[in-house]
Amino acid sequence: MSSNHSDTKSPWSSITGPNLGYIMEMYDLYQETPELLDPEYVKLFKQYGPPTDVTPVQQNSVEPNNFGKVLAAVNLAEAVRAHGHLASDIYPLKDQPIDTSRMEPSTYGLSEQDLKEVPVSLILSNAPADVNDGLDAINYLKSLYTEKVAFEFSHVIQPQERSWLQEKIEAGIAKPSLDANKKKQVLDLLTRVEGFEKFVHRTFVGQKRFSIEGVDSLVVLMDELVRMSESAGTEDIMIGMAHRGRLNVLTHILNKPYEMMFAGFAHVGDEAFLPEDGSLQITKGWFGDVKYHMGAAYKSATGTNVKLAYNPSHLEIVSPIVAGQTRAAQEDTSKTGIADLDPKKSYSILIHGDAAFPGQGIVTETLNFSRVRGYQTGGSIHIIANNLIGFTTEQFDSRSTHYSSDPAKGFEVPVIHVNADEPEAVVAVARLAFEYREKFSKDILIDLIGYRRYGHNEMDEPLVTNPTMYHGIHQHDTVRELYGKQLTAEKILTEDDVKKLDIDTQKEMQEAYDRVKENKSDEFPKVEMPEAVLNGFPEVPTGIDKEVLTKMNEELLSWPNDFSAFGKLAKILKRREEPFKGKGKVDWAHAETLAFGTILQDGNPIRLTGQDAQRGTFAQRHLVLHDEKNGNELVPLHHISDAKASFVVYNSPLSEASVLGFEYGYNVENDKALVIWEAQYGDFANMAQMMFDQFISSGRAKWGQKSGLIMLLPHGFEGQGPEHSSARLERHLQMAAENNWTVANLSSASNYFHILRRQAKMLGKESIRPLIIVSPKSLLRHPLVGASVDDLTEGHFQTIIEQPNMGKDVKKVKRVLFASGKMAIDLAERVKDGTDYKWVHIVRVEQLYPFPAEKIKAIVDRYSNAKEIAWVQEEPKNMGSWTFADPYLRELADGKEVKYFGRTQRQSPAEGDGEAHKVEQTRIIDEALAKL
Ligand SMILES: Cc1ncc(C[n+]2csc(CCOP(=O)(O)OP(=O)(O)O)c2C)c(N)n1
Repeated sequence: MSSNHSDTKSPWSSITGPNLGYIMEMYDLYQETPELLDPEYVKLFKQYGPPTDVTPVQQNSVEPNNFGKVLAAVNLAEAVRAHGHLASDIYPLKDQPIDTSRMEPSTYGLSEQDLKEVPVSLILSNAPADVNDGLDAINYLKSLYTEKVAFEFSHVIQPQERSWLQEKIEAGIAKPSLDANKKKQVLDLLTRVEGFEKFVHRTFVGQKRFSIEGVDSLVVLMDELVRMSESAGTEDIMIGMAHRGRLNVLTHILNKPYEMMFAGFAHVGDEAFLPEDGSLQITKGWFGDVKYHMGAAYKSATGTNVKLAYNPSHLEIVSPIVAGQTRAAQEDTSKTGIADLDPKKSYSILIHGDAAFPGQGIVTETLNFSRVRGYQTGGSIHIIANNLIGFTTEQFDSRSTHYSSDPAKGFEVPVIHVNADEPEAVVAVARLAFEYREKFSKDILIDLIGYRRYGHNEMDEPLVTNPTMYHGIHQHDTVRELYGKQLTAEKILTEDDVKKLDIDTQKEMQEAYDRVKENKSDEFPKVEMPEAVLNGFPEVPTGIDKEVLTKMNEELLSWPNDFSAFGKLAKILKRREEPFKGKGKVDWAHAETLAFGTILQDGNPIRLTGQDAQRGTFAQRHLVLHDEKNGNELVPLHHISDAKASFVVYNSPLSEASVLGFEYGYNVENDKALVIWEAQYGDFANMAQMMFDQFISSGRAKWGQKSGLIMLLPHGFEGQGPEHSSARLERHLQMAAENNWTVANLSSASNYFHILRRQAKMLGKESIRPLIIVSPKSLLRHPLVGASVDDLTEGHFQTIIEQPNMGKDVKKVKRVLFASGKMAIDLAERVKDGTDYKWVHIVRVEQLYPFPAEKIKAIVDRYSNAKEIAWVQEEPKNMGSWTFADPYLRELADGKEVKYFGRTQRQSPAEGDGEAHKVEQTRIIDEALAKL
C-alpha cells in the first residue's frame, strides 16, 4: 500500500466490504498500540484520520467510537456470504439440521438498531433501491444466501472468480424472474418427467426403472444447460450418469421417443420408432445390456450434439470416460504437432449420486484432471442428483463430510446447493454454472437436493429401513404439484390447465404405447455379432519403404542447432543411426518411435499417456527431449516430413483407473486416433480393473461400442518381487472371447513395430478391437530382441515365431516348447544356436489371443516323432497363460503328451527375493530343455 497521497482526497472512499473491515481493525490497533502497526498505516491514519469518510452521503454515518459495531456488521455480512449455506432452505423435506447461529446479529454483539445505523455501502455495493440501511442490507444478503439456493466458493483461490460469483449472486441471479411462457414450459417439462415415471409405474408393474421422482428438476436443469449450449454454439455435450433418472433423461434430454422407451419395457424391438430424420443415434451390442445402461446421441436442430455415454452399474466410473470423450471432441488432431484444443467446442455434464460422489475415489481422480495439461477439458458441470440416501444407507453412515459435494472443494470447484422443489431456482443455477464455465473454463458443481420418492428401486419398501425419512416423503407433494400450485397462484394457469396438462401427457404416452403394441412381433429382435468381428483381423501388410524410414530416422535425430540436449542422452540416442548403417539393432523403444512416425505419416494421430510415459519408466523412450540450458521441450516426432496428424505424449496423473478410463473414452470418440496407455508396471493395472472388465473387454458386446485402445503393461519375472513382475496376463486371457481384444506377449522389437502398425491400420474398421501388450522391461535393450532395419521394412506382424536355427532336423525333435515374451528369450539365451539341443524345438507364441491354434497345429504336426508338447512360463501355474493355452494344446496335441514347465501354484505371483527368483527361473529352463 502506498502512502503517496499528495491530494487531500481521502483514500478510504475507495475501500468497501471486508477490506474496509480490515482497515478499521488497523485503525483500532492504531489507537491502542500504534507502535505495532505498519508505519505506512500510521502515516495514513495521521494524514487522513479514521476511515469513516466512505459514507459521506449517508445520513446514518458512523461515529468513530462505533468502529466495533461497524466491524461486527461487516463480519456478519461476510458470515452470511460464507456460511449462509448452513442456514439455507435447501432441503425440500426440511429434515436436516439448520445452523442459523452465525447469521444472528446477537452473535456479533449487534442489535437490529445497531445494524440500522450501519451504512449500506459498508456491507453491499450495488444495493437495490429498497435497501436503506445496514439491517436491510443484511436481510437482503440473507435472502440471497440462505434461501432456496446456497453457495460455497470461499475456497476458490482466484479473487477474480470469487468477485465474479459474488457480483452475480448479489445482483440476484439466483432469483430469476421467468416470463410466463418459460414458466409454462418448465411446468410442461415437469409434467412429462413425472408423467413418464407414473406411466411406467402403472403400465409395467414391477419393472425396475430407478425413478427420478424426488429430483425431477434434474431434467429441468439439464434442459436449461442444453438450451444455453445451443445458443452458445456448443458442438458436443457429453453426459455421464448412473441409473437414477437415466430413462427420463434419455427420453426428455436425448429425445428418445416414448415408443422406443416403452418398447424396452415391453421387450420388443424399437428400431421401427427411431426418428427418420437421423437426429437420434444409438448403437447396440449382440449380447446387450439393461435399458438403464444404454446411451444415445441426439443432434438438435441447432447442430449441438447431446451424447449420453453408455455405462455399467459401477457407480461413477463413467466420469473419466466422459472426460476423455470430451477432450477428444475438443481436439483437432488433423495437423502435425500437438493437437489443437478448443474447450469451447464441447463440455461434460457429469451427474453423480450423493452417496457415490464422496464414496468412490474415481470421482476425485476425475476432478484431478481439471487443470492437468493432457486431461483438462476447460471445466465440467457436475450435478449431484442428491436424494440424501444411497440404497438404504443414510448420510450419517455413508460419509464424513458435511455435504456430499465437499470433496470437490479441494479442487477449488464452486458449489451451488439448490432446493430441487424450486424449478425456477434450478433454471437460474443452470445459467450461472454455464456462464461460469464459459468465463473461467473451470469445473463447477450443482448440488441438486431433493429426495427419493420410492425405495432404491420401485419394488423396495423404504419404510422398512428408513421410516422417518419416508413418512415425511409420503406427505410431501411432488414438484409438479407444487409448481402447478405456484403458477395457479400467480394466475399464469388455472387449476384446470394444470390438470389438463397432466391428462394430455398421460394420453400422449398411452398413444405411444399403443403404437408399440400394434408393432409388436413375437420374435425378440436379435442383434448379430458383426461378421468382421467374427472373422477377426485379416493379415495386414505393415512393411514400409526403406528410404522413407531411413529419412525419418535421420530427421528424428537432427535437432535444431540451438537445442542443447542432455549430453549423455544425446549420445545414447545418436546410436540410433547405427542400425541404418548396418551396425547394431533397432531396440524396442527405437522401433516404437519409428512405428509412431510411420503411423503419423499414414494420417493417424497418436496419443500416448501413462505415468512418466514421455521418458518411459525404464528410461527407454525419450519422446520429449529437454533443453539442458532452458528446459525447453523438443518432440522430434513433431518434426518429421509428411506427418499428417498430431502426436502427443503426456505424463499422466498418478492414477490407473481414471487415466485408463479417460483414454478409452478418448478413443471411443476419436476412433482414428492411436491411443496408448502405458502402466508404470503391469502389476498396477489392476487398480483399473473395472475399466478392463466393464468397458474395454465387453463394451462391444454390450453396447456396440468400438475401441482400438492399446494398453502397454510392463511384465516379466526379473527378481523384483511380487508387485513388479506380473501384468496378470491370466485375467486378460480369462476375459478373452468373441475376438474382444488382442493379447500379446512379444519377444521382438520388430514384431512390436508391426503390431503397432497393424493396430493403426485397423482403426475405424468394423473389426477393430483393443490391444493388450504385456510389454517388456529387461528385454527393452536385449540383443536377441532387437530388429534389423529390414525386419521393419519388410513383413508384417507374426503371431508365432519359431526359434531361429532350431528344429531343423525334424525327426530328432522329441519335445516342442511353446513360450512367450521374456520366457522365450530366456530359453533362447540358453540354447544359443541350438546345436546342443537337437531334441527340442522352441516356438514363441507372440499373440496369445486370438490364439494362433492353426499355425501351432501345423508345427506340432510337422514333428511327428515328438512325444511331448509343452508350455513354458515364468508365472505360477495358476497364473500366466498356461490355463488359457492348455485346452488349445490338448486339442491339437494329436496323441502327444501336453506338459507344463513353470512355477507351481502360488497365491503371490513372484518371489520376494531376487536370488530365489534366479534359482526358480533356472530350474524351469533346465527342466524344459532336459534331454529325453
Ligand atoms: C461401484 C458400485 N457399488 C455398489 C453399487 C450398488 N448400488 C447401486 S445404487 C447404490 C446406491 C447409490 O446411491 P447414490 O449414489 O446416492 O445414488 P442414488 O441411487 O441414491 O441416486 C448402490 C450402493 C453399484 N452400483 N456400484
